[in-house]
Amino acid sequence: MFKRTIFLSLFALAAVFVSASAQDHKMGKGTKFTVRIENVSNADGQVAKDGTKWPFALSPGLWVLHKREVRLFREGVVANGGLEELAESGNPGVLVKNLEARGHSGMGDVMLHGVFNTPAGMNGPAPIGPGGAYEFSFTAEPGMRLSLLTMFGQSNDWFYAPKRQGVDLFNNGKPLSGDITNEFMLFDAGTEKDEEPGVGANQGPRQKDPNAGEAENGKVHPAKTSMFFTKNGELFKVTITPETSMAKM
Ligand SMILES: [Ca+2]
Ligand SMILES: [Ca+2]
Repeated sequence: MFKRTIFLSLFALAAVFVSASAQDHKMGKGTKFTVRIENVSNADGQVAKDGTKWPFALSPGLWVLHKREVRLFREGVVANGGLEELAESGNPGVLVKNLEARGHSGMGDVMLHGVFNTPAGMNGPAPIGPGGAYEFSFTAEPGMRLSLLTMFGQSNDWFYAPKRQGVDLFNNGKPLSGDITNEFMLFDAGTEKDEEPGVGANQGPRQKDPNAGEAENGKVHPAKTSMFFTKNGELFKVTITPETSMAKM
């Protein structure tokens, strides 16, 4: 068994600063979607080089609906706007604040967005370990895309996000439905030097403070050198269900 209490406390601190409420949004006749992010990784854990077993986990995160590019981050560019806090400590709060500030400064409307931080069946914010899931719902219209960011819990600065700038929620007016796991990719935020996942002293569950670790001074890039880069479906599953198909179930 994993030391679950210690593990669960890791992101809870950061997540407390973020309210779980999504904004109310009057959108006329949109389609209601439910997104489920499920940790399907082996309950026995992943095995480090020294034999240590550690659980794959995903942190609380942020979701955004957008029509244009949302620019929560850009590949090949230095992380800013709260990406570092999300990628290093699983705290989406700074990203949310910055997103909302854009609307207030007249740089465009505040996009429909929210935070997922409370695992299904739990009462408070926590990361999801093996068997855990986050769920959230929203109403969207054709032309809209979904972005979501969540930290690879036992890394220094890795996170999952859509490969491209958002996942199209409609295809020729037809709502997206089913498994969208492979729309996501593992990125390295380029803000902290990597240690071996699951055992590094400066990673989520073990680090002394949310910013502990050696600076990388790099740019956001796909985490291609990670052995987890090609393991999406073995580790987690993302499904999206539009209301029309939910009615048939
Ligand atoms: Ca890194
Ligand atoms: Ca760190």
